[in-house]
Amino acid sequence: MNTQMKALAAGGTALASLLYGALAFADPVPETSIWGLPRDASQDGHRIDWLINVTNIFVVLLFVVMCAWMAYAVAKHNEKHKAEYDHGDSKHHVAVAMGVSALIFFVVDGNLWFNSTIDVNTAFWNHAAAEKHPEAVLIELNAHQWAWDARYAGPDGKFNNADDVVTLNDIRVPKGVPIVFQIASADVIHSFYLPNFRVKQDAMPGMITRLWFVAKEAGEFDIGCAQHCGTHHYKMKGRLTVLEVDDYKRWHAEMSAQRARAFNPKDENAQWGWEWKSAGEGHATKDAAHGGEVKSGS
Ligand SMILES: [Cu+2]
Repeated sequence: MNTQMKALAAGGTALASLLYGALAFADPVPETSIWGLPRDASQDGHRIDWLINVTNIFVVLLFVVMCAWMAYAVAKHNEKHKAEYDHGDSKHHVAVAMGVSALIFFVVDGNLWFNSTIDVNTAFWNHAAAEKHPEAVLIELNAHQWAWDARYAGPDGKFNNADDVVTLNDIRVPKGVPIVFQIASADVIHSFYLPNFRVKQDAMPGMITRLWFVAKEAGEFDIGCAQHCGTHHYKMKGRLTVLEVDDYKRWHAEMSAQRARAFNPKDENAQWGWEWKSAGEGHATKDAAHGGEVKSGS
């Protein structure tokens, strides 16, 4: 091996180890694969993955069929084949085109529609069932340019008072129980995105939106903002930590005690929380920027 080749090999090895290092240590929870979606750490994430995988299979299948059809047409219609011209508007052609389109539409889109409706009704939008769970953890989330404020009720179970736990870009939740969010925005539209839990929900000024999931493993995961919300949009990166139930309870008790000591009733900006709006009580609205009252709208 000459000197140049050795230098090239050394450079290649260095680059490979750099890439490997970046991939392996960029996130506290290493992904199982560098391909595909972030690892699914939630109870219902498999529903989303199934829809995506099934769609990919259909698309690949159609691609292969189209390629085979084109290859056949190219081979068949060679110089020995006399060209025929038509506008493709005969009854037969129209019927075939409509039939194939309808088949693809009903099989691919129909499947997505049918299964995603079941997923939404039984899991993702079934906020009432999530909230009813006796161990459910309720969190109010205030999105603003450019951070996430999270609020947990203290031991009294009520929001927006002295014993609340309030955190910045740092959400901690227990494993294995529903984590239910009510989300507000103080300024523009943001979007609360938890890629490892396959959930995403816009934070809308003037209203409260909801999102819930169950974490099935402990670890640290990314929180992202999925709406371009201004010049520092990229800064809305937070950390969601899933703890064992006992660790979570200890953390919550410590934080609540600390917060009660530091509570300043005169600091109005810190009182941005609202009275929890149970699922089924109608559409919740709130002037999040000024900590206004929650009203029931239409
Ligand atoms: Cu944002």
